[in-house]
Amino acid sequence: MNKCSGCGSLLQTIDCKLEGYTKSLDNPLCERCFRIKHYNDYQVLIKDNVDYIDILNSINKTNDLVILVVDLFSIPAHLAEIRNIINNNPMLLVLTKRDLLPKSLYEDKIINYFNQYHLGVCDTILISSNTNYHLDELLIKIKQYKTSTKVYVIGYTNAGKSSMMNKLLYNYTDNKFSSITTSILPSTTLNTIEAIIDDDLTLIDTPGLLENGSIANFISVDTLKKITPMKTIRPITYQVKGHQIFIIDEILRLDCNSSNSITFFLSNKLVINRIYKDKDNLIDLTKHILNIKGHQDIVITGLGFIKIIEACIITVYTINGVDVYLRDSLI
Ligand SMILES: Nc1nc2c(ncn2[C@@H]2O[C@H](COP(=O)(O)OP(=O)(O)OP(=O)(O)O)[C@@H](O)[C@H]2O)c(=O)[nH]1
Ligand SMILES: [Mg+2]
Repeated sequence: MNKCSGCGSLLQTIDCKLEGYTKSLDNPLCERCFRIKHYNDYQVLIKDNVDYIDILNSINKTNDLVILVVDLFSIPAHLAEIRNIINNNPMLLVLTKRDLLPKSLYEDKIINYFNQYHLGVCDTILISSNTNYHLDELLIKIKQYKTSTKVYVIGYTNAGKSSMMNKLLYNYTDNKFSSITTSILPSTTLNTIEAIIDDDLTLIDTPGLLENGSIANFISVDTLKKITPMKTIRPITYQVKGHQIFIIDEILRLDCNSSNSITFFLSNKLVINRIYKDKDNLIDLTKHILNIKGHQDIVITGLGFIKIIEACIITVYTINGVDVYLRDSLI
């Protein structure tokens, strides 16, 4: 059976509500990929990780190199879990979307930050598929560490795996026309997709694992467009004195009670409102009381992070089901 060249699903003409639907099996793309590519029209698919674990298990039976792609702006809360499934293969860690974070950051500090996940990687590289940052270096590393002609590209959904594959294909092959479908929605790639770079190297894209605690699972496509940064984030710092409240759209509220310096790393399309008098805005969202040691980030999974300098207690309200966690400051 033919596969859709955009998402890897098996093409079918029977049920337009199921993945892989196309009017004619001669089409290279399923209807969903066609609409994403030509009309920017996204159709949300409800998927489950069980659909993807088999693919990862079969990769684990090989000795092939895997590239673990991680979105630097939105590091998954449970990143190490993927290493429990892929525990056999040599792994190259690729930290992507470098263009979203300020130019001035120390890349060595970021690379060291990932030591805490004990991923046992052979190497780490920061890249940006959007700006071609470090892609030449990435290809050199892939060729250096690969153990056969096959290299698998794995990670969580929306990490930027397919975008990276497209850029490698575009930059380093004569294939300028076919491209894997990419989108801001979770679960864009639905099955494995092979991309031949040369006789000695075939990259294999895979569907990303879902992050159950990501805010992307709980909001409309329009809100997702708003919270997804498209260019370098301009961090916004507030000097807080006494009781102050920050309200960010209908999705986030932060209550601070002591002097502090607070820096928001969020999409600049979001408006941050600071208020000084207690109001009952957004208190029906889920409440998280955070005991901060100082020099930590509050991570709102899928939305961004907030750097806090001084030790304090901050109360965060956000959508029910979204993972909120603390980490040592990334930047
Ligand atoms: N700013 C920026 N955005 C990127 C970069 N790479 C990917 N993106 C964006 O991230 C979103 C997800 O990219 P995809 O390539 O579809 O992610 P994926 O990992 O293949 O996702 P699944 O197929 O769902 O597993 C898209 O909106 C891309 O445009 C990058 O280097 N910089
Ligand atoms: Mg993909």
